[in-house]
Amino acid sequence: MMKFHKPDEIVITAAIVGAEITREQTPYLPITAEEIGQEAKRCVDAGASVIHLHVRDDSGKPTQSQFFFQQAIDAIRSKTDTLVQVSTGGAVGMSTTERLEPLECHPEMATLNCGTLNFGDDIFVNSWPMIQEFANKIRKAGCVPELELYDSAHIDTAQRLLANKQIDSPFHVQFVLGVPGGAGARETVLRFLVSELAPENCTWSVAAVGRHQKPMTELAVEMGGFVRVGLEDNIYIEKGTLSKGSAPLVDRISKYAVKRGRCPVPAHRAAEILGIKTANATKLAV
Ligand code: KMH
Ligand code: ZN
Repeated sequence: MMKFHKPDEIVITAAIVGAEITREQTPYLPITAEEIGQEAKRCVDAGASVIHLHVRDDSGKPTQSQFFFQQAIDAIRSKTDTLVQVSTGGAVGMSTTERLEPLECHPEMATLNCGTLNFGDDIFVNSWPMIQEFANKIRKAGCVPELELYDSAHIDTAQRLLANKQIDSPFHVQFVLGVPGGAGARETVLRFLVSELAPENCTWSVAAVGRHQKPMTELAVEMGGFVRVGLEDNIYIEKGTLSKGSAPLVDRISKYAVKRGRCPVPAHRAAEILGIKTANATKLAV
């Protein structure tokens, strides 16, 4: 799989729901399929080309149910052109079987979490056998994996997957920084992680938690990486001011990127860059 992007191109991912944020924390969290579809459209209009997707059941609880994912994906597709990246991380404590259910919807992408870590007060379990099972099933479903790396050890795990031919080369990673229990959201850390990433033509993106989202994604723009923003990682637009959904966060980083000479790409171009060849991605190019 040949991947190449020009230095002035940037892929923006919007993480619009997440599994941890509640309506009590922010009234701007989309929950129903209709709300998720509308929010996805707002984010795409603001510059996003990938929607990182979690869904909720009717009571607002995180679920990995194929039914709820399909409803949300249908709503997104009816409103906008985007790549859909389903979460296989789900919420802490979910079983492997449950976490893998969204693959049944055959999205363009799926996350592949590359290690166990403390996740706040919890433990987010991703054992080596689990990681291999997820990699194999993501490939079987025809999805491109986004490797979620929370620490430098996870780069070595990605290399093991590559050596075992369980993922293709070059692969795409999301450095998730600032999770309590994972790598810190600091410039020195990001520069080290990027320096360790191989092969060189792997694509990388940065997500960072809470107040770290803005500075770390801006740093990623400067360093030539891609970015992920949205309510899953951060609910504030400024200290003490809730963001009115994920779209304002996308809009802000999108404008920042343009000012720095990086142009947010549309979904069909993101599909080329990320090596996505699903029927829907092909349709986007028409
Ligand atoms: N909710 C976190 C425990 C993913 O989407 O794959 C895991 C997560 C990662 O959000
Ligand atoms: Zn997620």
